Amino acid sequence: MLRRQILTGVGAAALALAAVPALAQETVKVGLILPMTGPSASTGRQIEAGARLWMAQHGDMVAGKKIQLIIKDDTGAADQSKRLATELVVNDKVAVLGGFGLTPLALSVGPVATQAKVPAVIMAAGTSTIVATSPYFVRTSFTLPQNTAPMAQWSAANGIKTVVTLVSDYGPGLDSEKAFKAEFEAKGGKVIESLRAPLATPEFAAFLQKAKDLKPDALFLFVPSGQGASLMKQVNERELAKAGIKIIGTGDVTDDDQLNGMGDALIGMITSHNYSAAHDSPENKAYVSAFLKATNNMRPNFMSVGGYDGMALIYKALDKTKGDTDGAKLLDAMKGVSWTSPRGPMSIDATTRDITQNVYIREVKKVDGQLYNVEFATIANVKGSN
Ligand code: VNL
Repeated sequence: MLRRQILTGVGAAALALAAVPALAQETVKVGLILPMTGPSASTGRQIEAGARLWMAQHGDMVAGKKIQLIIKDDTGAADQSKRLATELVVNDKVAVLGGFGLTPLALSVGPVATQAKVPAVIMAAGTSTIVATSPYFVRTSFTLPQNTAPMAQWSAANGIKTVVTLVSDYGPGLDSEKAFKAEFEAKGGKVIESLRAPLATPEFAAFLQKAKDLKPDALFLFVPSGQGASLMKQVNERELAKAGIKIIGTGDVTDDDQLNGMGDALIGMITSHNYSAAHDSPENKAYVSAFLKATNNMRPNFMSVGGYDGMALIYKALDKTKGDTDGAKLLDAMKGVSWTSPRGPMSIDATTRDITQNVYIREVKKVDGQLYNVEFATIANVKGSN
């Protein structure tokens, strides 16, 4: 009798247990805040496509939990980013925040992440100091000092003695200007003028005329993703190259998202950057072809890998915590992780939570009738910040 009761009891408990996963299959929500409309919409599109491709390739289950991706459009306005972050944390109870298309948008979310103890993965913004503003920030994009210093080294080593810099007048532009000058002058070059164009008015004529009049060996350019085509059109109209001025910059200017439409005048332009769609590796070949297929032929740019690798980092962290979504544990699990991305080897520095990755020197070339940034030199394992 007693034995039968026990057996019945065990049977009931087993049934109850078996019912649990079906009833409470836990969902882990990941909330990406991106500029899906407005002047930086291409950044939102690229990051969303990268994140969705990662999930399409790796499934939506990690450590027994179902991953749900939520995308919110901040239109590129910092007050919207902050409001959406608060809503995602309070109402949706997201385990991880991510995205952040521009520096001011990332900065506005930092205090929300800190207060809620929710990891926030920076997939786009590139000002070096952002990660240090919240202990919950990690970065899978790039920093401007990281991407710029190799360009200054290459310039100094390749006969360029004087440079004018022209950058967008906000965080990443100022970072880029500073890094170029420090590195170039340490190697014996001279920055003879540092020009800054307002971020919101992509009207460069007056600055380009000034640069032309100064007759430097080279003009170094940085504008954020989405503004390269308009800048390069104006550069070409002013005929700086014909005046003997070499045009150089970061890869934000020769962005894969727009490069092919910029025209053959760009052939030969040298830039430095962390990603090119032409990066020659098996991982990248597979990435580019899957991305083109998934997006009706949108060429992936450097923003897309920020989203793809951002999801990779979140999956790896959840794997390590065995599905535990405690913010501090997830963040801890992200520190020191390394893997091979379509961009090449990358890791999250355990101390700074910033990205360490290769930076490549590239030349715009025509390959199979299309313009690409073809890499020809690698500076390995460059730290995002110190
Ligand atoms: C930023 C830096 C944005 C580099 C970018 O494109 C970029 C930023 C929107 O930190 O705001 O290419």
